[in-house]
Amino acid sequence: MLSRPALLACWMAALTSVSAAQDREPDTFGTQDPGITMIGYQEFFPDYSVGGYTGLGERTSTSSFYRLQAGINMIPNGAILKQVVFYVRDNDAEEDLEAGFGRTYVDSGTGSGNPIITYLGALAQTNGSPGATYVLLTPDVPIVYRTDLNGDDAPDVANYFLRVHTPGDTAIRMARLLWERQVSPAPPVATFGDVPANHPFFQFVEALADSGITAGCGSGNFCPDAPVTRGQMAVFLAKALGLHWPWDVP
Ligand SMILES: [Ca+2]
Ligand SMILES: [Ca+2]
Repeated sequence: MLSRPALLACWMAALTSVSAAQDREPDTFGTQDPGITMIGYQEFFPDYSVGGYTGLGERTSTSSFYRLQAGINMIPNGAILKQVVFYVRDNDAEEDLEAGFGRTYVDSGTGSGNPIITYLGALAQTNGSPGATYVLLTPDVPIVYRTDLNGDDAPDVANYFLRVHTPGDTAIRMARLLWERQVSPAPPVATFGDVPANHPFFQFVEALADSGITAGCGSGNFCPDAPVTRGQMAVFLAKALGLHWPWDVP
């Protein structure tokens, strides 16, 4: 039997070794690290107003439509949703759980909501009655919250969500999203006269301009070959990373 101090020492040593074994935390910026977002069962709600749900540690719709949805608008604008793992339970030999990822939108012209569900990518489902299991989606779809979805050349407001169909003795327990930031594809029209669409850095200069990190060098140009001063570097870095200091500094 270990004494309390000895136990504590073992525990701290274990924590330290776990910490040392990890490479590092994913960055909150840049395109090099995938982002991981967990969606608990508590986030899934019936998509139909008459529907309810049951379950502790998991959720099953009680409506005859059996559908539950969870919003995933916490994914950064412009990131690509690479993978969704739904941790589920299926104890029903007759019925299977089905899971998907989709989008709704609000028309920017009329302001009306569009309730039509558009699934993005293939659906996945359980098979047989495996008990605790998972289903996997690999959508590889960019998450863009302002984009023209009805083809009228005006960007609409898009909302993204997970959806599960939980008939019989099946339930959703958790979902894990894997996403990656990216530098957006270049727009069709150039912002700066001296960085046209065929410029080798066109995509990246456009990304800086659209993010508000640079307004160019004046006269509608960016001056791509001009040297960067230390002052300009400070603006680029501070804006790009959203650098700040505590708000309560007197
Ligand atoms: Ca089944
Ligand atoms: Ca539109």
